[in-house]
Amino acid sequence: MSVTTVPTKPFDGQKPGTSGLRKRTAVFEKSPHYTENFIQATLDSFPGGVQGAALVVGGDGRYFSVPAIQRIIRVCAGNGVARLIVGQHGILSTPAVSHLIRLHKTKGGILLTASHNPGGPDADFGIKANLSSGQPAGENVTNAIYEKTKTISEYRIVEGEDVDVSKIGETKFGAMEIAVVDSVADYLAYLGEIFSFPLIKEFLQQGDFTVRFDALHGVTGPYGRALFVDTFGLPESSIQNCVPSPTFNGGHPDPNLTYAKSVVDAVEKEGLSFGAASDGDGDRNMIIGKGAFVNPSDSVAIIADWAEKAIPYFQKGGVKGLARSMPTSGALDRVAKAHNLPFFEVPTGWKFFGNLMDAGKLSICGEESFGTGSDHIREKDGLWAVVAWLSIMAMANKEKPGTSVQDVLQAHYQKYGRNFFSRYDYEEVESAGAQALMDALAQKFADPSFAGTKLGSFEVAKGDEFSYTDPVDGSVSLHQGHMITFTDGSRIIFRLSGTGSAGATIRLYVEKYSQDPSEYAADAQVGLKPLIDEALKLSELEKYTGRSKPTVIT
Ligand code: G16
Repeated sequence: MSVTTVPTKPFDGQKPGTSGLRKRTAVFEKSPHYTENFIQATLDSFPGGVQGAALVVGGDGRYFSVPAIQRIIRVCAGNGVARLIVGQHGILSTPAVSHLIRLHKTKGGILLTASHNPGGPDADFGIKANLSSGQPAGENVTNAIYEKTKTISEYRIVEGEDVDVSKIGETKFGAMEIAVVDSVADYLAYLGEIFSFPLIKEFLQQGDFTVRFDALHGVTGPYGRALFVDTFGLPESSIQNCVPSPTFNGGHPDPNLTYAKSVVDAVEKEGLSFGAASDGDGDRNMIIGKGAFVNPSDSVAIIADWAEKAIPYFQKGGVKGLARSMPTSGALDRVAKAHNLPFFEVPTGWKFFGNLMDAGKLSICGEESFGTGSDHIREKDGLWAVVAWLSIMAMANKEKPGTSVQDVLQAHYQKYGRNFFSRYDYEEVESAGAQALMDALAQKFADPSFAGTKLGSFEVAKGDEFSYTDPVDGSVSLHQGHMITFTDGSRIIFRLSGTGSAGATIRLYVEKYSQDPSEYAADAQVGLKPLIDEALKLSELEKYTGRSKPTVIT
């Protein structure tokens, strides 16, 4: 099989966002050369090149995944890649790809996912690259990819029959080796090293603490089954929606109170002790208990607080440092302080945590966007978070039988106070209006007299645009969100999402800290209402977007 050079022309807008290139599926599927262009630009941008390298390839199994993999196989062969490790049926969760890259010490990986965005011919598809550490490519690489897509004139392929990725085993495509691997086994074995499966199994087998895991028809279905049914020995009723579907069964595979309502309802109606859900590609998680929603900002704080007590990985290796993304609430900051740990605040995007982990400065981190994880891999990890919570619940129940998720939450607030947090999402608004809103905010903040003014009863300490200098490599990331900090520590933040596939998505984040125990059990929405009202008034959101209500409230 010889290499063919295919002439092509650049496509507009092949700019990777917060986590890869996400577009409508038809753009990848129906525009000739579109997918190949992006893969060629990606391969050209891997530090050190891909000639003779091994790569991991897999994704969340959404519609168009297997045809995309066939195109990737051809372009990889055309670029002299020596070996591909591909998940069976093209299926690998995002955390599993990160793990396989590290396990097999490959040059990196190519992931086929639009994460929590819906899938199908009329929905979304996405491609992203991860590097040899297992982490998503940073801005230096994604910018290089984008630059190449703007000038690309040809890509290289090897022609050949489609490779059967449904059967586990070794095969060849031209000179390139292809290993089709079990999607679940290695990852699950690794989780078994991090946590004590026997301890969790013993706790769950007692039968008092009942659980339900919901994969939302995403990639974690087989992982969830292997964990809850095969490993912990629980009945089928411990899992739901665990058959992956190319369209996520027509749903929106995003584990939040709106889109994962099925598990919220199940926990409440059936009186279950614990519920959890993961997203399309398995890196996000939502944790709930009966009558309790664990806000992701609280979740990472609680995991960090319990880590050395409840999780063998941290009992052995210790906790080196903690980090969160800028809009995530300050609950984690308080745990870092109490445990005397180094602490970092980074922009939104998991890629910003990797350098800190590689430098041995960071062990546990999280984002308000339902992402939680640690330095065991270089992606956020939905099932890791679920098992971390089961470990905490097992330990808490050992100390005091009958402890509920709500009890763990309230105990945390008693110890640290409560950071009330909420996010409003305005999805797919018109881009020009969204940008005008952001520009107007920037202008308001630039006025020196803005500090000291009052928004309702809140006094502005400062208005700012967040930027970040990576403490490891010194790289600078600008324009990471507009933020107002108030004199009482409350915050209002506006950001444009970097993961949408059409129009713009505006995110409004609000946070308020309380040390008044009488407020700890309150509904976050009630406590935050005055601040949210001020944010909407100041930004004139309805005027700029025509929206009177958010699409999703967390
Ligand atoms: C990605 C990133 C996360 C980020 C999230 C939301 O998650 O990996 O770090 O917090 O997007 O980003 P944005 O607010 O820009 O939409 P995922 O799960 O979509 O890969």
